[in-house]
Amino acid sequence: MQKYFNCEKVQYEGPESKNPLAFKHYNPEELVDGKSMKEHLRFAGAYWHTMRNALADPFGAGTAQTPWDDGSNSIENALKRVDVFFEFLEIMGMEYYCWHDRDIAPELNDLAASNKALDAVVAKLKEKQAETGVKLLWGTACLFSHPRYAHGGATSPDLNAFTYAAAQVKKAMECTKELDGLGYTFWGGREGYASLLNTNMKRELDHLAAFLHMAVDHAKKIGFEGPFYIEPKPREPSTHQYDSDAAACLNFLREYGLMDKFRLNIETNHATLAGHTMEHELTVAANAGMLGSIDANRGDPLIGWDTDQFPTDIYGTTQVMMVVLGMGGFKTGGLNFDAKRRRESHDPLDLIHAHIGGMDTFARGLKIAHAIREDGRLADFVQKRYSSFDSELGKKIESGACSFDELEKLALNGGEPTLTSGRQEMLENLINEFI
Ligand code: XUL
Ligand code: CO
Repeated sequence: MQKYFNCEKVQYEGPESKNPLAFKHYNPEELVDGKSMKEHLRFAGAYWHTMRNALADPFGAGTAQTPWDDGSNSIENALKRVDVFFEFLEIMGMEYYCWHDRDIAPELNDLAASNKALDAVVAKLKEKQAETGVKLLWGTACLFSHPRYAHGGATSPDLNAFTYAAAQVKKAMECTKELDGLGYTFWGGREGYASLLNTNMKRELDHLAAFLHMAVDHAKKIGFEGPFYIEPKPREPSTHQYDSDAAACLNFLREYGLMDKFRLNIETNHATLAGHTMEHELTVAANAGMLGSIDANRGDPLIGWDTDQFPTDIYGTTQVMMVVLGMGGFKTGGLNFDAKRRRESHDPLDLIHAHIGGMDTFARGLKIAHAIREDGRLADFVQKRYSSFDSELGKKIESGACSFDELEKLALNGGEPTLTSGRQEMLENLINEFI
């Protein structure tokens, strides 16, 4: 038995096992396409949901049982949570984790005191990382909970709030660097607006860009090699968030000359809220060479907010892994479980069940996606669908060497194009052969 959780390290027992505390599909060392499952998937635990989410909802108080936590805002309590979290990572066999500054350490009376608290916790995290080999996938600063950020951080109309946010991000970046973090994330929780009546959108976007350029400069100064991630989300709690979807983020990064140092961290439930599929968001990011990392969760089709449920939809994880394998795998990124239990699943063992489900579902997605790629029929169909563009004329068009005059001549003499089927249903059947 472990010290804080009433269970042993979760083992792979295979698909026939009926043990609810075993992996049925995630076998960390098993090779898929010459690479171990754990290297493909790079699972990370999210400190905020695992250690700090009380499981409240808009209609009721938190239910989470955290017998190790004394409920205080003390540094001692924060240090104890580190032990609990690392025990949790060990049980799950997870080798990465992510945090916000305010999840790991308390916000105290002033910035200097809060920074000191962070230093104490970071020192302990560093020890635990050295002891276990666990790595920090990314760090981030919470610029959305404290009332000072009610109007945003980097997009606040108030210079003092902007300044405070800058100092907070500077410190969070330095802590990330101290822990050899592989990335640093910006999720613009309140970087947006509630009403355009009181908002100068242009000025706010300029400020956000200036803020991010200062982050890039500071990274250079402290030797943090990044990348930075932007995590798109359309709204909630704001009416509109400036990083609303992958395409909006790419446009912003291009407009302000930030493409080099940034990548996108795409979250499933955020894609849903943006009115897109996860597959769409991942494809937009990957096409631009900008898919860095993934926040793995799912929404609920019947609830219109960010429910951050654990990913249990095999079809969905298959689509994710198709894109990840298609881009040659993660480099610095991974699959961060930005997911929380339902309010009814409040005891510590539910954390283990929830992550087993997420990890097994991704393991299946990985194996299925690999099998679909090996089979080749899907890729072959798509390739053939565009084969008319493999002609001399197609090449001329794709290289930008063609003109409307030339195409008009051809169209006038060529007659009506032949309509071929897209075979969507046939392809849906093909995918189901593998699920
Ligand atoms: C909020 C969300 C965040 C980011 C990190 O919806 O996804 O937890 O992942 O700030
Ligand atoms: Co997230």
